[in-house]
Amino acid sequence: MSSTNNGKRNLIIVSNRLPVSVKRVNDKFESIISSGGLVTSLSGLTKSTQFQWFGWPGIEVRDSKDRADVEKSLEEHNAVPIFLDSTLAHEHYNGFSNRILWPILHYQSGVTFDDGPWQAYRRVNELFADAVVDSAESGTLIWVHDYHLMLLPELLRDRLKQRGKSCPIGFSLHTPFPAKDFWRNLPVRTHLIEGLLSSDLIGFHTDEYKQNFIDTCGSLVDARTEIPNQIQYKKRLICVGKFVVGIDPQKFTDTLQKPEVQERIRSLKERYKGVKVIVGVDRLDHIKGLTQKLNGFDAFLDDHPELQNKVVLIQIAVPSREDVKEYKELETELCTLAGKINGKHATPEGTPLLYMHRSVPFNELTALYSVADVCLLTSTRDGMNLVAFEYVACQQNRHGVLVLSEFAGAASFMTNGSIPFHPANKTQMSEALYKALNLPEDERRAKHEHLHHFINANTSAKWGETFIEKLSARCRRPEDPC
Ligand code: GDG
Repeated sequence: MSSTNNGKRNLIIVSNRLPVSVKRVNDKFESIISSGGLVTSLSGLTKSTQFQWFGWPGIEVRDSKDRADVEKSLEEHNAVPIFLDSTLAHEHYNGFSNRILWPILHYQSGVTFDDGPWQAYRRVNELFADAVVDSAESGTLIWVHDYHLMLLPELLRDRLKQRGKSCPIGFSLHTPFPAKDFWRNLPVRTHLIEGLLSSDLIGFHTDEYKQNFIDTCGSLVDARTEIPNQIQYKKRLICVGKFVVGIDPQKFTDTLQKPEVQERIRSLKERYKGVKVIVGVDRLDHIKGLTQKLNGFDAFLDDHPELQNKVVLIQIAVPSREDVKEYKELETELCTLAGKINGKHATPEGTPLLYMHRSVPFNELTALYSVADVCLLTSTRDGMNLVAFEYVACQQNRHGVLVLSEFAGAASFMTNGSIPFHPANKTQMSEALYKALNLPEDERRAKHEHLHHFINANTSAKWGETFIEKLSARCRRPEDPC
């Protein structure tokens, strides 16, 4: 079985959404690159590896001529659309994936299960399997991403077998995997585990998530898990591993050199002369702990009246999953809280909190990272958190300090170079911020060097290449230990 074609790998990546979203503009289709952790992590791989990317284009297209137009517009991105009707897409994405599965994966309690969204989840996984199996040749590596597609490995394996094809199947989870007792809250817990166990290789962001998954398999299905990093199930051997996802640091270094970004940095420095800048960049999601962040900042301002007009928090809260009621409610709550904090602490000189409910262009994001003295990340749970990496990539001159929740996956690797804290503890957050803002230069430099080395040793390209290499080796030498 060969997975390379003229030196190039034959690779299919599958994720729920494509890295580009399609929009209809005056009877034409235009594609816009999306932002988010999955796109960031996989875009680093495009430099070294060619692949086709299968996923939903984010728009309903019924007419066959329109579908052909969309397919054509996506060709330049090597993206292949899987068309879904909008009700089914909504029930799969918002109904099951984001309202039921996502909270469970992030230890949120009080989730109610409905059969309708679950059936939609199954159906979408089937439609994805049909599309991928049609295109895959024997030997093509298939790499499936994230919690929206946990049934896909099993559906792929069955369909490939029916067609007489054989392809290595890998799966990467971008979220935490919870402890086995918490996973039990989900009524369809066994179906999802069985879906994943048709993979050849399953990747997690940290050792903890990997171990939670292994323990779950040991207790929920009849699997043997005594040998490290492998699971024996239904006469098959499945390898499980930790693969450290990262960013492309060079992209940030290059962007920082651009004259327009340098100019923006100069003007932001002028604007905030004599003021310490704290930055936060998060999708507007419960797991990012934004309510806790604003409350912690409020406590910090209460604790340090001497810093009035001398510190500002610039918080970007990127709109996310706005069709889900709980996300809309969170946005309203944050808006109110931001208003209250500014009402309480504002002076005629200005307000201490800049809460921006929108995304900003990449150049602007890079400039903001670069001028910030501190980056504050308050995740209550988070698969990794790539913003932590990006801030470090932009701090080679300033040696700004990362204040990082102990519950972000990134904390497993970055605790030594950051200031850790518990996101539910306002006092601890306030103390961590104060410490970060007052850390002597030699300590800041030492912390930054440590983290800088880490993000350069664990780039997104390395993550992707390591996973693909391991997946292809599994299939060349299935008898090798994991
Ligand atoms: C999931 C997991 C895991 C954000 N705002 C803007 C913007 N962004 C970019 C950031 C960063 C990405 O979005 C966010 O990545 P995260 O890792 O922080 O978070 P999720 O989107 O929740 O990603 C996460 C990740 O998958 C990878 O496995 O780390 O735990 O939840 O790259 O820069 N980009 C631009 N403007 C913005 O306003 N241009």
